[in-house]
Amino acid sequence: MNVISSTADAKRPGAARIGIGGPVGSGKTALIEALIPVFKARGIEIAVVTNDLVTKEDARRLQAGGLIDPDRVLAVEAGACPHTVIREDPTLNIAAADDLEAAFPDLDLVVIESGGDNLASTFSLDLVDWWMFVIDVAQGDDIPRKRGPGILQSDLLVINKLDLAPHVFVDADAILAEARQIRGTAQVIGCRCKGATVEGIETIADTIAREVLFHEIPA
Ligand SMILES: Nc1nc2c(ncn2[C@@H]2O[C@H](COP(=O)(O)OP(=O)(O)OP(=O)(O)O)[C@@H](O)[C@H]2O)c(=O)[nH]1
Ligand SMILES: [Mg+2]
Repeated sequence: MNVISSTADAKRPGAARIGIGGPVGSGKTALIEALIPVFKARGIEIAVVTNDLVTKEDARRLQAGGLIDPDRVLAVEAGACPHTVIREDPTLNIAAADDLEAAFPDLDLVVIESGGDNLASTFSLDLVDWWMFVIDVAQGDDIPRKRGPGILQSDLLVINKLDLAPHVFVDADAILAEARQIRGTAQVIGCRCKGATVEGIETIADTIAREVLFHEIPA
């Protein structure tokens, strides 16, 4: 019997909870920063829980960034391997999401960013309803075929930093095609979160709206 899950279930329907995992520096926080204005424009109310090893760095960055009410951002300090607090014992993250939902009853979405971890990180479904895994082209074009639970089991695989592909000798179309072939029917979206032109962010927001919030988005 899982007391945490029954507590969480008893609270539903509340805000949907989604996870963002992926290796260190792949652009998880940058993706949240890019998604916030898109969600805001669509009237989707969000809050964020960040996870860092022994700091609150990502939470401070979001709170100082001016994109979101700083009170809508909470930090969890994992203090151990990042996946322990999103999978083995997600109590701290569940408590943080519960606190945000209690403080902001109008929330549609709580976004939980994992600390950067390896290709094996996954989220407990006691914590999130849906999760995505973010890698980037500069980590090597072989990352999708190295597989791992993050690549294979996530609801959405995001391949970020498409702008860097030519600079790191990666064929962006090829890495996307290989990732799609490895994941079968599960989704893969390429994106760019930083710079003058962003790419793929609306498509990621559409996917979350459709799959998590059940909004009708034209195909
Ligand atoms: N060129 C380029 N740089 C990016 C892009 N997205 C993120 N970055 C850069 O990549 C670096 C890491 O981005 P973060 O958003 O901090 O990555 P993260 O996955 O949240 O990192 P951790 O939380 O530390 O694991 C930063 O220097 C970003 O500016 C992108 O699409 N293109
Ligand atoms: Mg981050």
